[in-house]
Amino acid sequence: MLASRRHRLRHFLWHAVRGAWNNPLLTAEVRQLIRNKGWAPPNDRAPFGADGKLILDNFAGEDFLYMHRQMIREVNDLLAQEGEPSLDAWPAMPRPGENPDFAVPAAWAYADPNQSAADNAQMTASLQRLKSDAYADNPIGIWETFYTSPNNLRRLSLGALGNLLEMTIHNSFHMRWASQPFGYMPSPNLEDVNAIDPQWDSVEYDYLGDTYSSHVNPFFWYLHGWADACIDKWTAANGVGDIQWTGTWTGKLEAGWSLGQPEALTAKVREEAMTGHHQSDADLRDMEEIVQRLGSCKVIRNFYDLLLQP
Ligand SMILES: [Cu+2]
Repeated sequence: MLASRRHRLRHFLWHAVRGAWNNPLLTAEVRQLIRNKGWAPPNDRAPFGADGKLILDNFAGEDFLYMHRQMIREVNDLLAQEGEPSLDAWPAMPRPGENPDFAVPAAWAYADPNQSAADNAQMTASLQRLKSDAYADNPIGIWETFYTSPNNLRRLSLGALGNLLEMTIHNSFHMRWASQPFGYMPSPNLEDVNAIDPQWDSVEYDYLGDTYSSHVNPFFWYLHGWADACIDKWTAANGVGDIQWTGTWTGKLEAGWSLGQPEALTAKVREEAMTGHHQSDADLRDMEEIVQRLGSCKVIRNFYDLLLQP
């Protein structure tokens, strides 16, 4: 279900649209096309401003927490239907040597044919640093202490917490626990990418460094379980009962998907997976077109792009 093209596009686009929304490179025409297709974030709510700075008071960070909470709920609903136990979460970030099941996968040398040699070298160096034992203490341990302190949680709105979590510990996590993928899906920012090749829909493509595949990887759910528990730590620290969510954007979803009733979609997704071909329905075509148009503006930023930032 998670490896289906539909679910991959949905997760990829949710991150890509909001990440690009205030980017000056995104043209008015493409913005309007995304609006027309129902994929614009409500109230233009995005984590970054046009200057690239984080916006901590617009509830975009709530969207991040809310959407991933929905994803967890959907998977747990499906697991319950199958008589399987619910997803597990990490109660704390795994420490080096602590649990072999959660060992950090080995670093590798980047040899992405879509990147220059210099960029591959820089990505390799960044990856080694992110995967080092020292990185577990600084910054991960420092971040973890900061985000789980009730005193700090009392000084942050839920949206500020979500935005900061996403852009610090969460993003680093994705590359730290990534394994070398069997290949590198070309970024849609590259001019010659018109559609995502179906080879990247293979269940083996579970690269944590790409929003198209990260949610297919089991580590994704351990981490997002940890992040989800931060919501509960925040409500406890602030004495909040029921959260009055403002940021509840989950992208453009089929009826039922966001209402705790995933049966209809999972049936569709299962059928696709079993027949091995993709139905040409309008939602899929819309998502593919938006990916391509965002790429033409070169505004898609993925986890692996972080490796190019010093
Ligand atoms: Cu995500």
